[in-house]
Formats: sequence, structure tokens, C-alpha cells
Amino acid sequence: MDSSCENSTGDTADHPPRDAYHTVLTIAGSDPSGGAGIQADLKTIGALGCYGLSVIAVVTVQDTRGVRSMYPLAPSLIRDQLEVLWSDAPPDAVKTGLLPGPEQIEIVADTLRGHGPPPLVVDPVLGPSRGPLALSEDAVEAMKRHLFPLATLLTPNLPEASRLTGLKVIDRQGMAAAAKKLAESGCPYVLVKGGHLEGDHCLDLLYLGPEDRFVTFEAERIPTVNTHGTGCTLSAALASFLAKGLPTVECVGRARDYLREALREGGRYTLGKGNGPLHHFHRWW
Ligand code: PXL
Repeated sequence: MDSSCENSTGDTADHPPRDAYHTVLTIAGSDPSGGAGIQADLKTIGALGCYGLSVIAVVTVQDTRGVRSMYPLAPSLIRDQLEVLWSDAPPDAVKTGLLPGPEQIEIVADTLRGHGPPPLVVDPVLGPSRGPLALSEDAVEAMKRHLFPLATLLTPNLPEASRLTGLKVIDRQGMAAAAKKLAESGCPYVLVKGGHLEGDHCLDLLYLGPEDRFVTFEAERIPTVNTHGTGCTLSAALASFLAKGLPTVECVGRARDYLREALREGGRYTLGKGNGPLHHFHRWW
């Protein structure tokens, strides 16, 4: 071997040192219209400089006007996909989105627990935000019992925080109470998203359980009808920054900044007859 090509680490001119990707796995539903679910997650993860992995838990039939139907995948198929990923290249961070029923939720939780998951963002999607396809009570219970204790960060919106806690979550006080109650599941950080609040300001509340304190994030509302996939995009962005090892509060700030730009730029385009998507690649084009 020609040792002139070799350096002290054994790398050669033909094989220079290689960087490792920051990898983010999304376990969620497929949205063929591309604005939400797995598709939004992969765009977000890529736009933020990470490498996206994906396990589809449910296939939805939908367009920009709403979800028509959902086809859950067999729990064993979900588990097998997760197992092969972990056997080859375990992700640096994980996010979960729409998981359609208690069996899928349990198998995801069992598999993640078995591997000792990296930072895990759980977006507790309780059914598509539009349409009558809300998750069953069994699924909600499975999420609280099996998935939340594994999570690093939960990201409920107001209706989700209300259903998950049984509290009336319609203002800052309710958001704070719900966040504390959800943290009792064992999840250290809870971000209650106030996008559904009235008024021209958006308020998100982050509860830091280990320090028993709140951080408030406020910004002006961005007026746009292209809001499809907002929650998916935020949780994927959070997982991407966690994959890079940033502290949680900084992850929330940066993920919100990315989301706001994607909302603002997405408002300049039109797609379909309903609520269009965000512009995930606004930093590129
Ligand atoms: O925004 C929640 C959500 C998550 N995942 C999928 C969805 C939706 C809402 O429509 O379709 C696949």
C-alpha cells in the first residue's frame, strides 16, 4: 500500500475522513398532499440540515381540503421497520406524529423502550385536525401510559391538551396547569402550543419539569390560510435541533423561528382548494 496517501487516522486520499449525519426518525402518517405527516417531517428535517428516516404507521387519504380516510399499518410491520433501522444506524432523535390506534402506539413505545430511545418528541396527534377521524379513547390512554413516559418533549395544542388532561385549556393559566399535569407522566418538557388562542398574538408555553419553571414564547400571528402541517413541521424541527444536541429551550426558539418563516413564505404560494402547505425550503428558494 502507498503510505504517502495515508494519514495518522488511517484515512487515505481515496477515502478522506467522512462526517456523520445528524439523523432524525419520524414515525407518523403519510399525507399524499405533502403538507403534513411524514412528508412534511422529511422536508423539515432535510431543510434543517439533518438526514431523515421514516416509518409510516398509517396511510391517510387526504388533500388540502381534509382527510377522507385512514389505513393503519399492522403493528408487526411498524416494529420490523424500526428494528432494521436500529440494527443498522440508530437515529440521533425521534419524533412521533399520527399513530392511529392503541396497538400501533404500544408497539412503537415497546420498541423504543427496548432500544433506550434518543431524544424523543411526541406530537400527541389525536386525529387529523380536520375531519371526523379522531383517535379512540383507548388510543389516548395508550399514548399517556406507554409513550409519554419515554418522551423528552410533548407538543400538544390546546384541544389536545384539553382532551389529554380533562382540563379546560383556553388561556395561559389553563396551558400552565395542563403542562404541569402532562409532565406528571414522566416527560420532562412540555410545550403547549397556543395557536388556537384568540387574538393577533401567538403564545406557546414551555414547561421545564426538572427546574419547575415556564418559558413563554410570544409572537405576532401570521395571517395565512396555508396552515396545513403546522404541528408536524414544528415537532420535526424540534427533533432536528435536539438531534444536533442543542439545549431544549434553544431548540424551541429555533424551531418556532423556522416555522414562522415557513408559514410566512408559504402564504405567498397557492396549492389546492383548501388549506395549503407551508414553504419548508424557504431558506433555499
Ligand atoms: O396535523 C396532524 C396530522 C398529522 N399527521 C397526518 C395528518 C395530520 C393532519 O391532517 O394528516 C398524516
